[in-house]
Amino acid sequence: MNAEELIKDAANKIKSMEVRGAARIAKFAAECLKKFAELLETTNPDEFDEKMNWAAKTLLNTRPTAVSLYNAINYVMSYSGESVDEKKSSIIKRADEFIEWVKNAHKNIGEFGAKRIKKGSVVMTHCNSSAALSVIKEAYKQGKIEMVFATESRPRRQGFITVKELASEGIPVTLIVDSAVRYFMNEIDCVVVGADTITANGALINKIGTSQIALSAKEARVPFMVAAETYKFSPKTLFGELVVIEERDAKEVAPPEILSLNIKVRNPAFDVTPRDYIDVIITEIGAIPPEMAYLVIKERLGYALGERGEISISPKHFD
Ligand code: RUB
Repeated sequence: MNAEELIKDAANKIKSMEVRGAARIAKFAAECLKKFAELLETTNPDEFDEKMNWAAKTLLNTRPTAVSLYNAINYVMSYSGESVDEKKSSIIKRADEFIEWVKNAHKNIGEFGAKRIKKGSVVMTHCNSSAALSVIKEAYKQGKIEMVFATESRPRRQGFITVKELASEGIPVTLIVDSAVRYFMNEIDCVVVGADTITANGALINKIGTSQIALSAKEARVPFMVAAETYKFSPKTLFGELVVIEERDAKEVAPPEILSLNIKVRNPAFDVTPRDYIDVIITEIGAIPPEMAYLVIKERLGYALGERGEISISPKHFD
């Protein structure tokens, strides 16, 4: 596969959800940009930059909601160097740093999150989040989890991935349909979900249905915990941009005989949970209240407005 084919193929994998989940998409994009840079044969620095920009845009234009993809691409694309060789080694270094960031974050998130779970807990999760599962798995290892309720997560049924993953590790799990969340909420001690994006004002964007679970948890006074690496925080929202909610094909929701009727079908993939419904966000740098999202974006991701209102970006090292 040549360099261009590699990126086109990667973009298709993200679009078709063969590679899915905010953390996986981000890591995959960083890996692909690294491979793409390595494969480029040009010795002309301008041409090299142009090709890198094309690859970055192609990957970015796949799924609009998870800011982890933007942050991954932006991190790798903040490369330096004059010659092609210098640029390449800067890209490789930055991609490796980002990949390490993804890998290491889950360990801390698991440990910090598990501390918030009491012994004998019944925990509910939604969709399939590697960050949320790192909390659940660590809490289980510490003997704190009695049962995990996993939602089916229509229409793509990522809940099946979750139950397979938990069952393969011997963790007791109960699969429920999304509409059974409120029915079971009184049996739940804690909800743990992942994040596609956390906005500057502390709202959570995650798989469609998350906000209903949060609503139901609040009503039943069940703690609602979000597991989110700091690269899930959105710098763009600090500058006023609204998060784009991906709407996917109607075919994911209904079979042809239903679609052939004269009806409209809407299929939003994500929804917004306001910060008032969130007890804590577990990140790799600690358990923070949603109100601290602005500080994470500023201090951790290094985004700030310059004196003349220009956006300055100076990502830090993440070791
Ligand atoms: C996946 C989803 C997950 C987040 C967090 O949506 O909403 O909860 O991406 O996952 P989709 P992770 O299946 O549409 O990509 O913690 O693994 O990043």
